[in-house]
Amino acid sequence: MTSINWIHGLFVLCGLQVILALGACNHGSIGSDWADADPGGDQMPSGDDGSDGEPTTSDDGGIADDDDTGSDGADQTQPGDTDSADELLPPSQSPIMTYCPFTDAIDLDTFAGRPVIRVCPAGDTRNGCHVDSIATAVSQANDGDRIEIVNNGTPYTECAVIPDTLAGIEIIGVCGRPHLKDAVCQKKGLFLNLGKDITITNIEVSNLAISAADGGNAAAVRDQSQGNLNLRYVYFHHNQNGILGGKGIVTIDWSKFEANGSPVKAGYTHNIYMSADVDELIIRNSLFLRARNEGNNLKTRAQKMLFQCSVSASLDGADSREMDISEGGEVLIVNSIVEQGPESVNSGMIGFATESTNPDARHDIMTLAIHHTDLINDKSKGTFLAYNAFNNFALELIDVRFIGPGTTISNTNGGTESVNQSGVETLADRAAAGLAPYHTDHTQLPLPPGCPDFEYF
Ligand SMILES: [Ca+2]
Repeated sequence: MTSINWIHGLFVLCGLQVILALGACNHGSIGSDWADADPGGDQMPSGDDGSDGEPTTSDDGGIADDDDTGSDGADQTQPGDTDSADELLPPSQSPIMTYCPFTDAIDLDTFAGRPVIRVCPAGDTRNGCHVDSIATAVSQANDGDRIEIVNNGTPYTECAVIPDTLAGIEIIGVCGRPHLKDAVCQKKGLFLNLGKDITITNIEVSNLAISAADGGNAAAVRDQSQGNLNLRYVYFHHNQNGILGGKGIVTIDWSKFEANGSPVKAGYTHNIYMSADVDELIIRNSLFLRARNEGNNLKTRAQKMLFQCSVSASLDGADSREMDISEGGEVLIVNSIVEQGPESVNSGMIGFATESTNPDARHDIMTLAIHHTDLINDKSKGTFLAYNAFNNFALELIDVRFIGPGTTISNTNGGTESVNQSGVETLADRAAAGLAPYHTDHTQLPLPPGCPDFEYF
């Protein structure tokens, strides 16, 4: 199948910026049917077991928006009223990041026509404060409601279960970004999501941990939902997992996942770990940084993934792979950076179908396209890209730079493949690529190529 439907589908997702940057229609790009929705098998751990097989720590050379209805009238637009991901601005420019209902709201009980339930810290008696508990707000919510969590600088220490009867709600931080920490519901997550079409915006979650006996895999969002999750401007860090699970379409914009990973489940917990029940994982303008305890910076079993204008960098983290695409699938990495730091325990950087041991769970379509992307190895050795070539695997590299020492490409199982490369460079080190030296601060990383609106945050 040589259709370019897949790339056309991505254009819809990526927007004009990527059309310009890619020029992909000029290439005989690998194609597959974007509309194929076979979810594939589910290798996701069930229950509280976050284990995913064996830890990927061996240093073996490489294998080892319809919920946001927006404005309903010409005179109802409020600051921070953003309808779609296409309109999401960088954090420094986004009105979502500065919106505060007490000064900005037209109507304290609705936002763009949606009912608002507002959570304020205990003792805050201002007009417009409805409840002082996140769980209470969720329990009172109806489909489509907007739950605002008011930041006052003091962390919230409670969790919430979003029930399977609830659809289309948004949970959004206002008056700055509220910090939620320390609380885990049902030994699973701070948010245990059983609902459908849920959006979480401008929330920080940290410091979640449960014991090894309970699974050792507490997540900021444990997603056992009916389908579709949107994360916007979230910062999940220093938890055992950032996100665990997922179903349907998972979309992540302008979000940061940092230093997640569990010491009691070393190698089994990750910055994010997406289930094979995810049909499409869409990541834009987001950061995956220094996973801890041999976790992967990003791990997915989703059928499809778009990783656009985003960065996965281990920096000084003792992570495993910087991108573990465990079951393969249809993947486009574009205008992005993948960096391996000197402390990375597994010297592999990108793994594709590296855990695809069960043919019945294997995705039918296996395509990996990497375009306009820098792959930087700051470790003394490594493998940039390792894959098992199942199901007539097709690899396409366009304007990719392999920067640093190590093996660039490894077809680990020797299976049938097609490889299309153009504009690929192999460079000895950062200096040879014209990049600044290694630094542990992620803001010192180079900008992702071809993303004029990108900013580090
Ligand atoms: Ca690595």
